[in-house]
Amino acid sequence: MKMFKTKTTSLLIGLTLGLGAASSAYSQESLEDVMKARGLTQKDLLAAAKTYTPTGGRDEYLAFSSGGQSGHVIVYGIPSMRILKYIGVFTPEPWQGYGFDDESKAVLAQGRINGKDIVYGDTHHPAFSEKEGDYDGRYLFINDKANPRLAVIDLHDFETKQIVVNPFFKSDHGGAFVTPNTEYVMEASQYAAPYSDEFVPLEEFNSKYRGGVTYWKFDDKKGRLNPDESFTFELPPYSQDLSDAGKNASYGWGFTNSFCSERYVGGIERGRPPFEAGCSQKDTDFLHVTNWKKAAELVAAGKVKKVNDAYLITMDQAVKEGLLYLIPEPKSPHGVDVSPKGDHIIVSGKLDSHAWVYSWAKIQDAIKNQKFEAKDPYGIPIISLKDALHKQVQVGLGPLHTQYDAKECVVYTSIYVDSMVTKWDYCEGKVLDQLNIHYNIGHLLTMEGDSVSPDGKYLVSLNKLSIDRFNPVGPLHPQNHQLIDISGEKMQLLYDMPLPLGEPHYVVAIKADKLKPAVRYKSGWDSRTDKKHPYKTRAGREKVVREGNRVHVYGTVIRSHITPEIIEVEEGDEVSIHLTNLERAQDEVHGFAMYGQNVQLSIEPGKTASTTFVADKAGVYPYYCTEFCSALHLEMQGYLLVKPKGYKAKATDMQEGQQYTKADYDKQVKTNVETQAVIDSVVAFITSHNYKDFKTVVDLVTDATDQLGFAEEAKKKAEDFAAKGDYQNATLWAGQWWQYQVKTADLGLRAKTFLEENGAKKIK
Ligand code: K7E
Ligand code: CUA
Repeated sequence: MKMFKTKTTSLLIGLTLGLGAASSAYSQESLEDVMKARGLTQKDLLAAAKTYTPTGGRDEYLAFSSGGQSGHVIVYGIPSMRILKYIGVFTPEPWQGYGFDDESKAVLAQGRINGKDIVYGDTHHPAFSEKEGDYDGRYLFINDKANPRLAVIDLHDFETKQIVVNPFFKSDHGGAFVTPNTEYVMEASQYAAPYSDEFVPLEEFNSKYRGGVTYWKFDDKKGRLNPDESFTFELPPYSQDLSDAGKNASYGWGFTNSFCSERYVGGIERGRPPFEAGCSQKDTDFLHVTNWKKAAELVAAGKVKKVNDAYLITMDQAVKEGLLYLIPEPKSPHGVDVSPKGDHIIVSGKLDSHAWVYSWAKIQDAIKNQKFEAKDPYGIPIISLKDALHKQVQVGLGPLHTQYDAKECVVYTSIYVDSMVTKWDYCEGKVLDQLNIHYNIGHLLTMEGDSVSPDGKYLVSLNKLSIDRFNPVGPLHPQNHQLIDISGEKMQLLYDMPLPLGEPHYVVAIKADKLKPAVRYKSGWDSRTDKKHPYKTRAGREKVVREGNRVHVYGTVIRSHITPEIIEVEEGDEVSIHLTNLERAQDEVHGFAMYGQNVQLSIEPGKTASTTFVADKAGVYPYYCTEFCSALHLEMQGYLLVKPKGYKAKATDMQEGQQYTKADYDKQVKTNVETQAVIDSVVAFITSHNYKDFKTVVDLVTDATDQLGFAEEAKKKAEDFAAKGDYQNATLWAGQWWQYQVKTADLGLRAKTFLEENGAKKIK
C-alpha cells in the first residue's frame, strides 16, 4: 500500500517511477538448476511446499507465543512461520507507544509490586478465552513467573488491557489456564513463600510458607479479571508447577502438579546439599485436584473469609468441604494436560521415562467412596496411585509436555533429554512414532491442542536455544521453533524458525478465521480502557487549556501535520499533550516523538493518545511523526517552546526564508486547477459505481471528503490574501491547498483501485 501511495503521489507530482527490471539470480533457471545450486533434495522441496506462503498469502493458524524474559507476546503465522507482531505486555514497547503514552503507563502501573514499577515479565503460558471448551478468539491471558501477575490481551486490537498482581504469591508458574467458559483463569504459585510481605525465617518453612492456586474471575462483559470475585486455594509448600482446567467429564475441577513435595530447603553456603538434591529424593510428587465449581458456590454464599483483601480457602476448609485431593505423580513432574473429553489427565516426570495417564472416572470413584491411602502432613486426603492410574507408558527420557491430536487417543509428548517428540496412544498405551528434533525441546503445541476439539495438522517443537542451527550471532543464541507436519502416520519435520526475543515457554495456536481484529478505533478512543477518551479532539477544535501551571494540549494528527505545530509553555509547567488521529484509512497510523522527554506515541486511526511530562528545563524541543505516513511525512513536525520564567518576546515577525511574488502564486494556482481536474475525474468514477457497498471505500471516501474540505478552506485563505495583494501568504496557503488536494487524490485513487480490483458495478 505504501508503494502504491508513493506511486500515485509521484504521478501527481509529475515524476515517473523507474521500475527497474526485476532480476533474481534464479529467475532464468529451472527448478532442477535451483535445487542443484542450493543443494536441495526432493524431500526439502516437499517440505518447502508445505510451509511456503506466496506473497499476499495468509496463514491458516495464528500462534501466540510467550516472549519469555522479554515480557512480550509474539504472534506468528502457521505454516509460514512468519512473525506478525510483538505485543507489549509486561515490558514497554516503544513502537506501540506501550509504556510511553499515559494510557498504557496506567496498565503497566497496575502491575506494580510493593509500590515498585516492574517493567519486565518472565512470561510462560499464554491461554485463549474459551466458550464451551473451544477457543472463541476474544482474549488471550498470559502469566509472569518472576512477579506473580496475569495480563489480559484483547484480541480485537491485540493490546494489553489489564495486569493483576496475585495477592498472596511471590512467584507463579501454573498460569494462565482457562476454564471451559472462561469463568476463571488459573494461576498457581511456584516457589513457596509467606503470604504476607513480612520477613519469615526459612526455619518456619513448613508452618508459614505456602503454595496455592488462584482462580481469577473473568468478567465477560467488561473483558477484565475481577479480583473482588476471585479466590485462592491455600496449598502446602510443595512447589506447585503447571495447571490445567478440567473439561467435559472433569468440568468444574482443576489440576495442578508439584515438584518438591519433600519441602526441602537448600543452603549450599550453610553446608546443606542444594535444592536440586533435596527436591528430587522421593519417587513421587503430588497432583493437586481442586474443585473450583463448588469453591465458587462457597464464595458466593459468603462462606469464605478474606485475607490480604482477597478470598482465601484455607486447607482446613478445603478438606472439610471436599474441595481438595492429592494423587501421587511421577518424580519431578512437569506438564499436566487434560484430554479433550476431560476423561484422562497426562502427567510426565522430568526424571522418569514414563508418561502417566490418570483416569478421571477412577479418581471420581475414589472421591465418591472416600477411599484414600493416607493424609499428607496438612491433612489433605491422598488418593492412591492404583486408584487413579489408567496407564504408564514409556515415552523417552525426560518427558515434559503433552498435546492432543484431532485423532482420538493420539498425543504428542516432548522429550527433553532425548530431544525428541513421541507420538503415542494413551488409550492403548503404545508408542506410534518418534521424531528427533533439533535440541532440548520444552513445550510443543498442536493446532488448538488445548481445546475440546484439537485440529492436529501441525505441531511446533519449541526448542531451547539453537546451537549450530543458524548463522552465529554471538554467545546468546536464538530459540528454535520447528514446524512439524502431523497430518500423516509419520511426523515430518518441515522448517526451522529462529525466535530471538527471550525464551518462549509455551505457545497456543488458533484458527485464523476465529479472530476478528479491528482495523481502526472509534473516533477519539482510549484503547486501554476501551472507552471514549476524555481528551478526544475533533478537527478544528484543537486548543490549549491552562490552569495554573497545568497545561493540556488538545491536538489532532492527520496527514501530514500535527495540530498544534507550535506549543508554548513555561519552565516548570506540567504538560499533557493529547493527540487524536482523525483518519479512517487503515494504514494512516501516526507516531509522535519529542526530543529529550522520553515521549513516543503510536496513534492509530481513531485513537487518542496522551503524554504527560514536566517541562522542567527551558529550551527548544522539536517533535515529529515517527511513522512514514505520506510523502510529506518528514514535514509532519513541530516545536515545543519551553520559555524561561518571565520571558518577554523580542522579535515580532517570523523570519521568512523565501519571498513569493504574484508569479509564484499564479503558478501554484495553475497546478491546483489541474490537480482538481484529476480529483473530479476520480470522484466521477467512484460515484458512478456502487462504492457504498464497500466499507473500505466508504472509509477512504470519508477521509478524502475531509481532506477536500480542508482544501476548500485553504483555497479561500489563499484567495483572500491574494485579493489584499499579500502574495507571500497567498502563495503559502495555495501550497497548503495543493497539499490537501494531493491527499484527496491519493485517497480517491486508492478507492478507485479498490473498486476496480473488487468488481464494483457501474450504476446508471
Ligand atoms: Cu515447561 Cu514454564 Cu511450561 Cu518452560 S515451562 S518449558
Ligand atoms: Cu504522520 Cu509521518
